[in-house]
Amino acid sequence: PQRWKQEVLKKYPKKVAKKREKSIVVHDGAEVLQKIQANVRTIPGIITQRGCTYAGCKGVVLGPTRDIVNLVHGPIGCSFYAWLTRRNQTLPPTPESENFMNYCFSTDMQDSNIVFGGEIKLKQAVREVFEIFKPKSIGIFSTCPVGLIGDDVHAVAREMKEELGINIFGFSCEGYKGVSQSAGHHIANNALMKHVIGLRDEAPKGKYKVNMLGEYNIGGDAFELERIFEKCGLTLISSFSGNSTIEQFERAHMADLNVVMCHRSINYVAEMMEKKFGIPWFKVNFIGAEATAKSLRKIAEYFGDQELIDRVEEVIAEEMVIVKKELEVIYPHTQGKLAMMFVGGSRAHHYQELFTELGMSTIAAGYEFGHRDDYEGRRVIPTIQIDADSRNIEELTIEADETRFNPRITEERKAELESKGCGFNDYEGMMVDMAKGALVIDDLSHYEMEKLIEAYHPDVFCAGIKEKYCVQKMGIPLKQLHSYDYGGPYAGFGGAVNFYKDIDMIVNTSIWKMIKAPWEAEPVIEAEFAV
Ligand code: CFM
Ligand code: HCA
Repeated sequence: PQRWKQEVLKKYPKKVAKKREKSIVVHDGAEVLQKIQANVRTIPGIITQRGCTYAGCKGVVLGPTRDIVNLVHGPIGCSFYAWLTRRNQTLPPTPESENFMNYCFSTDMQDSNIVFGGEIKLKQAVREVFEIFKPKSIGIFSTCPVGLIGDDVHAVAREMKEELGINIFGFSCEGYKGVSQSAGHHIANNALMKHVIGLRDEAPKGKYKVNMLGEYNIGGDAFELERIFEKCGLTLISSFSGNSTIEQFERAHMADLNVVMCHRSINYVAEMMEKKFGIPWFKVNFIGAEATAKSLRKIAEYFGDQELIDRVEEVIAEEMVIVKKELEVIYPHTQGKLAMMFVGGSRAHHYQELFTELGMSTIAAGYEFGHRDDYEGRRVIPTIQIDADSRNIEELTIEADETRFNPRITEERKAELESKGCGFNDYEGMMVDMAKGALVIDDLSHYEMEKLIEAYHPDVFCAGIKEKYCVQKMGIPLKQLHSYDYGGPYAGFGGAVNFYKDIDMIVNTSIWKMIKAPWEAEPVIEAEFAV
């Protein structure tokens, strides 16, 4: 791996090499984790996997909620990009229930709006949406030109809220606002906290009330987790934001625990809710059968009720019978194979669990837009240097709610649970789980991706749609870990079984070794010349 790194860096211009060098780490396996450079600008000219801030806000965090109209203020291309390109699913309670997820709402900004301003058009669009759909709520999302010309989406939102009497809020999530999608997550978290969370002091009854944060129902993951939660007797108060409604967000403060799946995208809400309402949070991972069992045990331990602890054990035992049966057949086929994973901000870590269960090793992994804490653990946050790009994103000052702040557990109980491994307000990051010699690479470039494949020939490369066909043309199967290649769910016990089967198929098909373009097999061009 060291040689690989040096060879790749040699190809870059000196200045570029100096920058990329800090984002490529060969894991030395030592207890004190190495420092990795992350959440910094992509070097111009490099082909990145990243997306924009608008994508992180509109597409990722708010996208999965079915009954908020997500109105994009910007040119139509931005809306087209965000229109159903993510595979998050939703299940309205009845066919008549509101579901705006398959619509595409846009102000369709034109050149004249860029020159003369787009606020009037935005107001018209909000009124039109209201007239046609009568939604409970409208979110307005800014794309790049909005910030450049200075349209004030927040003022428009306030005015329209007054005029129409529904909740309307804006997001300054222009694509260039941050270095990646990650800034968009933070902007989305802030607006949810300011305008939505805490509006409704009522919630379904239940003994063990939990919010699930950072689960986006890709490929139906949330449906599988809802099934497991219900079986265990846990009451899901809200989900951010897979299969969610705005009502769930409004009542989220009624829960007694926040469990955080994808901490990258939503840890801000978890932190703010703890300060404002006294709800503790800890990290969970429902990717992998063992990880799911561990996370369920952690939740049961938190509530500390023997009835729940026993029920959770029963559920785990029952579900594991099916998981083990599948794994017994599949493990011998997948054992010893190699995986590489370059995805988003948490899956490149979470999915290593599933590969471990299959006996496969992850020899190279990285995030598109993770921060140092996602690699090295939350404890490094105080040592992260805040640059101008991060400072650009608003940091809300949150105070305890005067009437509703209610610490759900005492400090003593928290300490007791900590000693049992509950680990509040923490996550360990990806690197501790990786083997010595593994390559950890942040914001992988296309060039580096090709060089990884040439050097290591992994059995499967996991990434997204932009990488998929380039990699497959190199004769290596690519599994999309964003959209699951339209398969899934992969979360929970049932999801693990689906994943084992899909990966077995992928790594054991011989088709990839046969790939040869026709002109490679027989380099002849035949044509007839006609006059
Ligand atoms: Fe979290 Fe996500 Fe991810 Fe993410 Fe994403 Fe996604 Fe992802 Mo695509 S919130 S960081 S911004 S788990 S959209 S559901 S799959 S890159 S690894
Ligand atoms: C995004 C969304 C994305 C893209 C996936 C991909 C998703 O970042 O804007 O590149 O295949 O999960 O849909 O991450």
